[in-house]
Amino acid sequence: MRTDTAPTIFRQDYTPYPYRLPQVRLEFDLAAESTQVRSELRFEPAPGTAPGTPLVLQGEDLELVEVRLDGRPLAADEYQLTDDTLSLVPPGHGKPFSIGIVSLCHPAVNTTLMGLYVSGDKLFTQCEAQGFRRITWFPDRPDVMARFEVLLRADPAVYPLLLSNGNLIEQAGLPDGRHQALWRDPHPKPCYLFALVAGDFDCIERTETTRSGREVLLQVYSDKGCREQTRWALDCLARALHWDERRFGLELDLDRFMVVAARDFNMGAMENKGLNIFNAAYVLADPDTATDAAYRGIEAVIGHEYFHNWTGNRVTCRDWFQLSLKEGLTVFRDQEFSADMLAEGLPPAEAASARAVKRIDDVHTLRLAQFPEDAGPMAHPIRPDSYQEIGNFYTATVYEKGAEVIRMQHTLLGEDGFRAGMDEYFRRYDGQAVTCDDFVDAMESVYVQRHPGKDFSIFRRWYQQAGTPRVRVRSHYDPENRTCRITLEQRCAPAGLEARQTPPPQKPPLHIPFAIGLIDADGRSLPIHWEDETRDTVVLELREASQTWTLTDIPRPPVLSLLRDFSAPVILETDRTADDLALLARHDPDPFARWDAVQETAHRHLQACMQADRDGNPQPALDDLLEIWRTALIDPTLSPAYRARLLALPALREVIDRGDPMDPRAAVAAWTRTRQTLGAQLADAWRTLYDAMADDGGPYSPDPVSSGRRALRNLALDNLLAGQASGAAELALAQYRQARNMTEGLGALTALLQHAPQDASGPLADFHERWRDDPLVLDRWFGAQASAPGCTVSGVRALMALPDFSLRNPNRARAVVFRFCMDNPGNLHTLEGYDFWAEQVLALDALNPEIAARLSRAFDNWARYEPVARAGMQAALQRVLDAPGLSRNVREIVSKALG
Ligand code: 0A1
Ligand code: ZN
Repeated sequence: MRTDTAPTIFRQDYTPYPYRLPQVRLEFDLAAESTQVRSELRFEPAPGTAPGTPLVLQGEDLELVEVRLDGRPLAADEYQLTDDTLSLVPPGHGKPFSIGIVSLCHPAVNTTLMGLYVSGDKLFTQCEAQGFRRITWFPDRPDVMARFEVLLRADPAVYPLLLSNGNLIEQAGLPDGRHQALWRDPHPKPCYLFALVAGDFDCIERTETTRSGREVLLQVYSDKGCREQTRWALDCLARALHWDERRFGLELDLDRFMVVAARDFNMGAMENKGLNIFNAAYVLADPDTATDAAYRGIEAVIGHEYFHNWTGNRVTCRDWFQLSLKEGLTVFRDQEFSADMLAEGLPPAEAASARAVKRIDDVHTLRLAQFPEDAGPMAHPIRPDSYQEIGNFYTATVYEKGAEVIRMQHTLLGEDGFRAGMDEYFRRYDGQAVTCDDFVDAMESVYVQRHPGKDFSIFRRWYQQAGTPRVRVRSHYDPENRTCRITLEQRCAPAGLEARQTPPPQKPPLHIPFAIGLIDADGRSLPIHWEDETRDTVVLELREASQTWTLTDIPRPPVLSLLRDFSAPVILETDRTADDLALLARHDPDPFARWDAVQETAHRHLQACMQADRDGNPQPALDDLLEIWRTALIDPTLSPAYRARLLALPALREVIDRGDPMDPRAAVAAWTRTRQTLGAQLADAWRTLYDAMADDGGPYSPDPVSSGRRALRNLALDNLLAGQASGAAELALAQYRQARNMTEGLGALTALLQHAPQDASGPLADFHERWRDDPLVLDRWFGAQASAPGCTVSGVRALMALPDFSLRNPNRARAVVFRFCMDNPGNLHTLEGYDFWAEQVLALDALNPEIAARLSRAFDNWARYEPVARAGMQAALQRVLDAPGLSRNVREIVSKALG
């Protein structure tokens, strides 16, 4: 809906819905141009509802045909219709009553991909958060839970398959030549979990036996001809099912669980009850078309949606401010699932390293996406206090920081305590729509029982405060008393709109579990005496602005290993020297902290390069990082996957984000030079590694060992090309030609585009020729080019002019426009780049406001940039804000950015 003024909705204004809706029946006459929906809603007044309380239903972009009350058609003056509501005063007798509505919606022209829409020749729905109101008038809020019965009618020639939630009750042909299917979902659900799918699909299926001995049917539906590409997804689904039983005691509560792949989809996937709809990118995979990372992505998203069946569907959110209740928790669960899958079957030390790889990747995502959000105009607590458009709050904060907040509770309660807390959560709230506070209540009940005298109330502040806390660490070693004193000090700067308040609000301290260890100058662990035990790692529970701990019996001066396993989403401030970091980078037994020491060393170097440029000084020496990398490169005790993380420079966007002010061009220069030097100086070692990581010729498998080897080999190739090693381009061309899977092929193509674009044209043409009919693979082709340093604004415009390009398909828009705007800072940060961004936000907004709003976030942090970039971005933001007919989605983002 287009509007110039968007009201702000506040969490504190929540009021329960005055009516209950135990039963819903929907009848669909499905057709792409016009679909008729006939609904029968059985309401009853909630206890305490006064007679005469209006019943308000939401509806958007609908054509109303008829409204009935208890079967009687209502005259136009018996109900009120606005742009987005239908309201009436029900009979005041306190008894159940039924509302019948007939309405039309128009899937073929629905480019928003919310509600009922067309993708290819199929029909799909997307109802979270507020898409159901685009299907029919309804109390579109998550705390109204109903049992749904759904009858679908359609032309069998176009829509041979008709799916909805729950169980298929009957299927039949109709006298008019159409056919129909009746679905009944035994579980009450909010309408955001409703789904229907109609079309012609391939399907693979298998039955699994649940731990209580029930047989359940798992099915994956995809475009005709894609069946073989869905085997991995089905396999992941079965593994997710058994993992949730083992780790959380949670069993599938349905006889049938369906996953359907859609080519046009706004997000990753959607957990509709029993009928998950997925972006095809998170379903389809085979070795020729999907990279190792794509295989892992599918595992994570299949797990995520499956786990929602309990955390989200059985227990859902009272209102959308509680989104992190289901998302943070479910991200935590999918992270743990992926980590367990990586570590499965490995001996303990290797398992720890495998899990650390997953942890590193997750923290990397958090720092890349969430930390900047928490430092910008859209900063919000994981449980926001207000929004204009809920679609804008499916954020890294709600998801990824939300998962960190759950993880901290896991750390504070321990694995057993956390499991007991989860059990208690389901015991109390199964079948209900609840709040984040309810979740913490369940955890707290276990915590206080297991830690008598300890208090959990401060922990709730994580749900109330935005901004990334900074923890300053100071330590002092006393050789005489053999003690080490450690002081932690926390502060959290005003975040988002808080920063504009005068005076800025005071933020009380948070409860931060801060894991540390000690190592001596030879890299040996120094055991810590703690609560009558001796340990290598202890968790300091910081609850005050500043706290000091004294560790006793420390025989030698220690170097501190900090924030092990990233025990809290904070930024560290330390006075660790380059030597301390180098020691940790070589010897820290905590694989996360070891990786982080290398990252910190790299960051310091990159910032020093930029400073030297600014001051007109010669470039600083790279010795520290070079030495760390030289050792790690050839360290056979490190798994290839872990080594690939250790030997990766921080992402360019992170480097830019650390600048004060942010200076993208300076960062690109420093980053590019550093990569060149590291590639060139270590060329021999990279070459040896490249050969050592060669494929063993066996069949492809996405397992962690072989995918780790491929990652490391691609990294070696990238470094050889970055360092302009002789023969590097030939090596890449040969790898491209001989590639036995997409990871190798795309690795070679990307490295060429990044460092030797003059040699990339052959592979580029070949790739296009080979994959022109596979949209997901073609997205890779587009994305690799749009993010290459040689792709200027005219380059990206040329990509958009190709017949394969369409702004309407979110995956394609992401592959080209988003990749350019997010991953090509050297070319985006030009005057033409800023114009391009504004133009694309507006073009997308006319089609799909959810997607447009995501692109509009690219300039959130404009005010932290150096003056020229800052002025350019500000003008572009203003241009967008001034455009007529802006959606509520983009308006919220851009107006908050401009303040
Ligand atoms: N609940 C889904 C996320 C989702 C949200 C909105 C969507 O459409 C606009 C689609 C999916 C998840 O967390 O996977
Ligand atoms: Zn989710």
